[in-house]
Amino acid sequence: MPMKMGWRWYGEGNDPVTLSDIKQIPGVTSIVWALHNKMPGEIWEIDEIQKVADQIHAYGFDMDVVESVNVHDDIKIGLPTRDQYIENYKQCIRNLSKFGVKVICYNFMPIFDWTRTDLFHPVGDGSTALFYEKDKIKGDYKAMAEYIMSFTEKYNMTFPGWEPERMAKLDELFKAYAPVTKEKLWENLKYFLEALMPTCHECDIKMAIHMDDPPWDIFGLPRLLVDEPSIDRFLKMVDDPYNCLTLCTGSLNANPNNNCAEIIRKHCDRIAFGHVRNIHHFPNGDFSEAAHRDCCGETGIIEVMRAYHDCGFEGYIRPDHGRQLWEEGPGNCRPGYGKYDRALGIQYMLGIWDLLDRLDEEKKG
Ligand code: DNO
Ligand code: MN
Repeated sequence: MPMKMGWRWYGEGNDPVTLSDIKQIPGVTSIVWALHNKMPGEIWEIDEIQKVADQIHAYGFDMDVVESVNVHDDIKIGLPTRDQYIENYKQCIRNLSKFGVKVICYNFMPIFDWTRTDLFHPVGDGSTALFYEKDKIKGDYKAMAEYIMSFTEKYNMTFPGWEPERMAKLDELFKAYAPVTKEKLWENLKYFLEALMPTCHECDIKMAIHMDDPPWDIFGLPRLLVDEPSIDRFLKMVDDPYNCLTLCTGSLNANPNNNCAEIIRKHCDRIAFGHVRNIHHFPNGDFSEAAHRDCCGETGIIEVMRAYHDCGFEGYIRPDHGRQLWEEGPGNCRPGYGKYDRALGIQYMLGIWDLLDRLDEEKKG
């Protein structure tokens, strides 16, 4: 079975890109989806899943990958109430298995999901991209959160992981996480995964943790999945074929010392889902997301694709974020999830892939 190409879709009425748009991009077979109205900890009910399944299947796509079933803070903090939330998570896994879901992408980042300081930063050619300005993340977390949440208010759009209900009680959340050291967070992650593994086996669903983005502590909050040694530790900690990775090159390579292709070669059998994104680094530690073409950034997209190909990767890949192009901007485009640049990125990745297939065939004679 060859690698399968996916596209993250935020759902009808919640995403300016439609399924019929996606259908016209050569090579896409899988819709990466979620119930975006759900709070972390809630059960995803069968009838709610069925509704999205009908929409996705009507276009002939599969719905094998969910991104994300978000993890409740009580599980990350390790409160006694976590057991009930873990039970709910297991019920979500069982319900999703009825629809053939194979992979659940999630993250274990305290309080904040992906973090950027500018969502529409000029790249220099007229397009814009998500941008991280290091110095802005040193100060008060409130200014950063307010900036991200201003999009929610202005454009009536919510971002996964940035639920207004959670962001409204940021001080409380920071207090609750205060005793959670990095080691404690590792323990809580282990507890969570060990509890889920039997259900994952039963349902044939892989849990695929997303890398921390950016891959370093922010605002004093610990972050775990940041480099090769921490990925090694994670996979050994719960050494189970259903305990997998969402290997996000854009997240990992925000630290230029992380060699994504090497990590892919080392752990290919435990990567269930690949996010492919290119990063351009600035000497002062700032970074910008970049077009997928190898020379537009420093992540090494050709080597990343070659690593997956050499390993015979049969999981799912999606173009992670794209830039905002042409008429795309605030108000008509979800930052990072426009229509055009991700479609261009897919064609670039598949171009590399098809050529590697051809070269292999020729070698076989
Ligand atoms: C941002 C994404 C992340 C990712 C979650 C996975 O666009 O890469 O929000 O979906 O961290 O749980
Ligand atoms: Mn990603």
